[in-house]
Amino acid sequence: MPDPSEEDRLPPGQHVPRGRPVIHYGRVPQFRPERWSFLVFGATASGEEARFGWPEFSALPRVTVLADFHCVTKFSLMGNEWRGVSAATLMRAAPPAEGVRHVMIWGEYGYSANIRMSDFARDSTLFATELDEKPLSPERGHPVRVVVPHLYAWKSVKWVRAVEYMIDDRRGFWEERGYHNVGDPWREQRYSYQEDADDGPSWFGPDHVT
Ligand SMILES: Nc1nc2c(c(=O)[nH]1)N[C@H]1C(S)=C(S)[C@@H](COP(=O)(O)O)O[C@H]1N2
Ligand SMILES: [Mo]
Repeated sequence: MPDPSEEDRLPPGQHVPRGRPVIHYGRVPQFRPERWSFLVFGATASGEEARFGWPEFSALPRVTVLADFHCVTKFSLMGNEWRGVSAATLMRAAPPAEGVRHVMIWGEYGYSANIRMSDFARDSTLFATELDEKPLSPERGHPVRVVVPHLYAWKSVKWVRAVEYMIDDRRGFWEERGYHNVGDPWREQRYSYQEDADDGPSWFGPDHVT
C-alpha cells in the first residue's frame, strides 16, 4: 500500500514505482581516486579556477538532506536520505563572482545540466556521497552526484566533475534536447515548449527578442 503521506508529497503526474529505478544516458564511469578531480571554473570571484582532488573534496564538511526525487518520466523516489557537501559549503570554498546568476553542472562524458543560482543556493542542494547511510553505488553516481531535489531529477547530475559559474544562462544536455530550462516538478515544467520568455535563454542568439 502506498504511504498516504507520500501521496501528498507527489507532484502532478508523478507516481511511486515498484522498486527503485536507476536511469542515465550512457555508461557508468569507473572511479579512479588518483585521477579524479573536481573543478570550479567560469566566473569565479578570484578569477582563477579551483581544483579539488579526492582528498581535498573528502575533507569538506557534510550535511544530511532528506528529500524526494522526481524523474520527468513520471516516477518519484520518495524519502531518500542523502549525505554530502552542501552547495553553500562549496560556494564558500570556491566563491562565484558578483553577477553570477546561473550554474552549469558537469558530469563525466560531458553530461551537463544548467540551474539558476537561486536553485543552486538552496539549503537542500548538495553534492551527495552517500544515500541511506551507504556510499553511493556506481550506478547512482559514485563517488559524487549532485542532488537538486526540488527540480526534475535530470538536473541531479551523477558522477559530477565540475561546476561552472555563469553570468548568462546556457542550456545543458537535456535542456538543449527539448526539456524545460527550469524543470520545476510542482509546475510540471517538463518540456521546452512550455517555457515563458524569461524561463531560459533565447534559442536564436542573445539579441533575439521573443
Ligand atoms: N551524469 C548523469 N547524471 C544523470 C543522468 C545521466 O544520464 N547522466 N540522468 C539523470 C536522470 S534523467 C535521472 S531521472 C536521475 C536518475 O537517478 P537515479 O539513477 O539515482 O535514479 O539521474 C540524473 N543524473
Ligand atoms: Mo529522469
